[in-house]
Amino acid sequence: MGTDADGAGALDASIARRLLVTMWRIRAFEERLEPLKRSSMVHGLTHLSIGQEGVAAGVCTQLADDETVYSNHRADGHALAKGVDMGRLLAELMGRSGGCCRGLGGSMHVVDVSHGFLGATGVVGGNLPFAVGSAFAGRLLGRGGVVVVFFGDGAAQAGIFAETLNLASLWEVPVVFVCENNGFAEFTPRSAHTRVERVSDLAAPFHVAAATLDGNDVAEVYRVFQGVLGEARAGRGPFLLECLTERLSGHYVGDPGGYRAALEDEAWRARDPIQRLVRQAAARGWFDEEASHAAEAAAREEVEAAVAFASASPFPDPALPAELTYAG
Ligand SMILES: Cc1ncc(C[n+]2csc(CCOP(=O)(O)OP(=O)(O)O)c2C)c(N)n1
Ligand SMILES: [Mg+2]
Repeated sequence: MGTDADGAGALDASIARRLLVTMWRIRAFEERLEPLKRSSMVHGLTHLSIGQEGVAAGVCTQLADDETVYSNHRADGHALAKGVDMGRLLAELMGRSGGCCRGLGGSMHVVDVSHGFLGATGVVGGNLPFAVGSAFAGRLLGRGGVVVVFFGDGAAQAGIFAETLNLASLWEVPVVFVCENNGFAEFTPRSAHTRVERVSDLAAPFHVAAATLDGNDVAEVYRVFQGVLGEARAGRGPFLLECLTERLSGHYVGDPGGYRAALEDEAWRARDPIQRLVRQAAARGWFDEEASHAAEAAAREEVEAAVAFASASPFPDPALPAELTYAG
C-alpha cells in the first residue's frame, strides 16, 4: 500500500470534495443497510463494500451516463457512484415497486440503464464477457463507448476470465477491467487458490496492458483511471487495473468472519480511504476534518430520506411478473 502523498496531485479541491461526498454516501448507505438486512427489511444476500469505497468513487465519478458499468455481487458502491438514485436503489433492495427494477431484481440484479449501470451480477465472473460483448456491439453499431467492468480476485480464478481477456485483446475493445483485489473469495484467502499473487500478472499472456495500484488511495485510483479512460475514450483498449483493497465487513451480512483475523485488525484505520483523502486534502488546504463530518452528516440525511422513500413504496403488484414475462 502506498503513502498518503500518492496520486493527490491529480486532484483539485472540487474533485477531492466530489470523491469525499461519494465515499461518504456509499459508506453511510451500507452502514444503514446492515441493520435493515438484519431486520429483514432487505431481501436476499447483502454484500457490503465498506472499506472499498475508493475504487468505486475513483472510477465511476469520471464516467458519463452513456458510459457503461457492469458490476458484480458487491454492487451498491458502484451503483451509487455511477449515479443510481439512492432511494430507488434501496427500494430495489427492499423489493419495492419504487425500485430501479420495480422491486423484481434485488441486490444482485440492480440495473439502471439511464445511468449506464448495466448491473449487478450474482454469477461470479459472469459480467466479464458482457463487458466485451457490449463494447464490441458498440463498435459494430458505430456508437463506440467505454465499458468498465468490476470484478474481484475470486472472479479472476474463473476460466471465463481468461477467455474474456483473450477476446478483449483480440478485438481491441475499449474495456477497462477493474479488479477489486480484497484478498478473499468468500471465506478463502487468495493464497489458497493460486501462487499468482497479483491479478495484473494474468494480463500479460493476452497482451493486455495492466497495472496494480493502491485501491484504498482514492486519489491514486482517480489518477490512474483518468489516464486509462482517456485511452479508452480514444477507442483504445483493453486495460486491466488491479486495485488492492480490503473489505472491512464479512463476505455478506451475517458472515461470522471467524476465518479472518484481519477483521480485528485496527491497522485498516490508517488505510481507510475516506480518512486518507481527508489527510491528503488537509495537507493541501482543500478541506479539513470538519468538512468531512459535514459530508458525512449530509450523507446520513440522504440515507434517511432514502429509507423513508423505500419504506413508503408498496410491494409490486403480484400480477407484474406475469405481465413482464415474454413467451414466444
Ligand atoms: C459462478 C459462481 N461461483 C461461485 C459463486 C459463489 N460466490 C459468491 S461470491 C464468491 C466470491 C467472489 O470473490 P471475489 O470475486 O474476490 O469478490 P469479493 O466477494 O471478494 O468482492 C463466490 C465464490 C457464485 N456466486 N458464482
Ligand atoms: Mg475478493
